[in-house]
Amino acid sequence: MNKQIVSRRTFLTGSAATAALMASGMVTLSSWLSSSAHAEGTGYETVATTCNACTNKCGVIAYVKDGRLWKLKGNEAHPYSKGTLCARGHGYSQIAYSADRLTEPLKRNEDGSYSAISWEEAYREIGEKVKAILAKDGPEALAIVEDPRPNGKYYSKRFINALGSSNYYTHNATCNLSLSSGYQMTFGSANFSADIASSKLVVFIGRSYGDGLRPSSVATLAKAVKNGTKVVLVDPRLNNSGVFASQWLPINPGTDLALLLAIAHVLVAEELYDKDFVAKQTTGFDEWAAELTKYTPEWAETLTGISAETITNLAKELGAAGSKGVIEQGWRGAFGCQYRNSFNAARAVAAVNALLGNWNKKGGALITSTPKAEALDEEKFPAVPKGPQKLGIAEYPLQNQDNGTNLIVVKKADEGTLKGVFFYNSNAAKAYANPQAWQDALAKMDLKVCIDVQMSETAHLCDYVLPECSYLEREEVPDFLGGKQGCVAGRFQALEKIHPETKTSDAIYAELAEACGVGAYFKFSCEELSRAQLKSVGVSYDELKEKGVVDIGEPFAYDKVPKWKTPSEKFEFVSQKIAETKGLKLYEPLIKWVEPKVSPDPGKGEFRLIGGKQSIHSHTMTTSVEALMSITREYALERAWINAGKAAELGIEDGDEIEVSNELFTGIVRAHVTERLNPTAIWIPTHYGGSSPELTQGFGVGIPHMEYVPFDIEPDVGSAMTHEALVTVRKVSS
Ligand SMILES: Nc1nc2c(c(=O)[nH]1)N[C@H]1C(S)=C(S)[C@@H](COP(=O)(O)OP(=O)(O)OC[C@H]3O[C@@H](n4cnc5c(=O)[nH]c(N)nc54)[C@H](O)[C@@H]3O)O[C@H]1N2
Ligand SMILES: Nc1nc2c(c(=O)[nH]1)N[C@H]1C(S)=C(S)[C@@H](COP(=O)(O)OP(=O)(O)OC[C@H]3O[C@@H](n4cnc5c(=O)[nH]c(N)nc54)[C@H](O)[C@@H]3O)O[C@H]1N2
Ligand code: SF4
Ligand SMILES: [Mo]
Repeated sequence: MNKQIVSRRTFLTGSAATAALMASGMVTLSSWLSSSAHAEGTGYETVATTCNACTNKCGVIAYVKDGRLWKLKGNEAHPYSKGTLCARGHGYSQIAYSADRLTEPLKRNEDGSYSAISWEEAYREIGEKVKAILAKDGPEALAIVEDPRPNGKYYSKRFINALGSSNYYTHNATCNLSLSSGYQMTFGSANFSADIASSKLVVFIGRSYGDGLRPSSVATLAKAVKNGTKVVLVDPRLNNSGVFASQWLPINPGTDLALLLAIAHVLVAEELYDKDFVAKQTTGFDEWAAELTKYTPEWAETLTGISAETITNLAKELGAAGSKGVIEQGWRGAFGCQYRNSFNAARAVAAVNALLGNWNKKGGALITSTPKAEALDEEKFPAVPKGPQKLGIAEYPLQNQDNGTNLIVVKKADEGTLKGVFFYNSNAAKAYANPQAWQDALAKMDLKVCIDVQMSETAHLCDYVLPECSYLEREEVPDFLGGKQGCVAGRFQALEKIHPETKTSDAIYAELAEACGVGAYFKFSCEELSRAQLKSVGVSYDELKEKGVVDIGEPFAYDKVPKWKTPSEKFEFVSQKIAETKGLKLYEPLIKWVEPKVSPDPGKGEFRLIGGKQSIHSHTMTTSVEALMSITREYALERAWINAGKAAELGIEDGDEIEVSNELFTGIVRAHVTERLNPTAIWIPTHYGGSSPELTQGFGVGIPHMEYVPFDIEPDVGSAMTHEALVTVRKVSS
């Protein structure tokens, strides 16, 4: 299936630096740096572009000679890389030359195998099926799911909207939907950023800069710690940010909300909160303060496993740090999407920061803005009419509506009302909820289309698989970024197309639109769109192409009263929107304790299955990369972590094979026996357990997290509750 035009061998001999790292994954840093240095100044063309190995999309300078990629460097000007790329950023560039890449459009046969099909045929057949669905079931029966990349944000949304549907969903229901929804409900924006560089005390709750990487965040944290910032980690597992921390609180997973409520209790009871801020900029304080009286540190101790004394001391330290103390914003680990109380945990994070009065203060919680393109010429870029309300909003009214909950696709397909779905840059059926639930739902649909670079598990469930060229072979629309300094980053083409039958996503969407009868909305090239968007914000396309990143607007100014985009235009300890929303199933206007959905019963040998990132992998997609998987193999990184005391009880020694099972799935994996884990949990790296045979590197290595997680949705909000799963463990062999 994968015609290999440039063999892996030729590529490796042709380029020593990034390729050497990519080939073995094990070159020494010094030999790699010296071969990299050798590449400087010897006639290489450099192209400023962006990485696609994770959501961060760091700025990259690609070194190219004779049409071959030589090496990558982090772009100094990009706020996320600041000159440094992580291992994934280097290793993932191998995708361009990977033997496992998709090279031509494919159509699924009755028996589940795939045959090549021409683009024209694929477009014609998809177009006919879309038109049939539109005629019979209407535009609401169509949806699109993606993990947004710059082109996706524009083209995926425009494509589904052009078909008359508003059913645009991102991956967020298994990333940070509860967090962004909870934040919107307290301070009116989807996120904030902790000003770590100037903080005295930072509390990380289920967020690890040392594992869930963004290079500049690690650098900022390291520098802050050197300058005296105290770091406390709240995590069932001592994660790899431990080197920066002076305290680790091995909390029982799913109980962070109790910890936060108890911290708030102490801050209020001991009058350690910012009274002026609370009086002037918040609503609902008195009501919440009354509720907080029951959440004593002693109450929280029984739930969290953290002593009342430790909780009280941490609260007092935060109170003493005042606006230079901060609970970091988190991302996925503890309250992004994991539990049946994640939405309230996110609200409680915001509320504790409000008690500290740290909003927009140096060392506190900053609400920064993101620049965006202004309205464009209507004739060239006609606005797409607004369709009916997005599916899922009625059922999950507290969700961040921009990105929606993709789990509604599973529900509505299962019910028979959703008939067609497109996936772009997304392994939804492996990664966004229980894979069997996705498989059963997709089997009921009339049309499934996947646009990818490799034969993902999701591609395996689709009728048509359309191959995009890799990120190094394409240009995309500008990526506008917020932060202390707003900016725009550009993805530009570093390599000529390697496989002639692959296409860029803008071309695929424009041609698909034409086949579906809505081509009129796509009569412009990607470059024309980029030029127009940039012009609207006063940035030159040529300057962006040269530098990769251009700043926009003024830097963030401290001490400005935030623009609270809530109904009351204040910070809301009691939510007005929740009070006004009818028919809620779980959450209330007050930030209250909510039990997680399940709790392990040690008497029955149960553990809670939790997971997290490893610094060398992204989600499921990089386990296809040879260089990165060779590191996994060398260090047996796929192992499941078990607490040493628990392992002794079960007769398990480090490196033993263990069976991890529940009612949904049973898998065998080696054990990593450690003191660094709360005894109620089993922790697994979430990248493994690949089940697509075409992805030869990752196939069958480790166990797949989502297979263990029952398909269920956080009430009112729509997240996947990915840590609400129990397992038992037994030794299989030494
Ligand atoms: N290497 C790497 N880096 C990445 C990514 C990647 O795939 N790989 N992806 C990027 C993306 S999209 C995201 S969302 C971020 C995610 O970034 P993070 O949210 O930092 O990532 P995780 O590793 O999922 O979770 C962090 C920690 O939460 C802990 N945790 C689990 N359950 C609980 C709990 O109940 N309470 C508490 N307090 N802690 C808990 C885990 O043990 C883990 O150490 O990473 C980004 N960066
Ligand atoms: N099991 C598991 N599930 C997870 C996570 C996890 O770590 N493990 N992480 C969660 C989080 S935090 C997030 S943000 C989401 C992430 O969700 P996804 O972004 O869907 O993550 P992946 O599972 O890595 O799948 C990415 C897909 O995009 C494809 N792809 C890569 N590059 C390109 C490209 O240039 N063009 C196109 N068209 N496709 C491309 C890959 O081949 C792969 O099939 O997953 C969530 N779910
Ligand atoms: S954090 Fe690493 S993988 Fe993600 S965009 Fe940056 S360099 Fe690429
Ligand atoms: Mo994520």
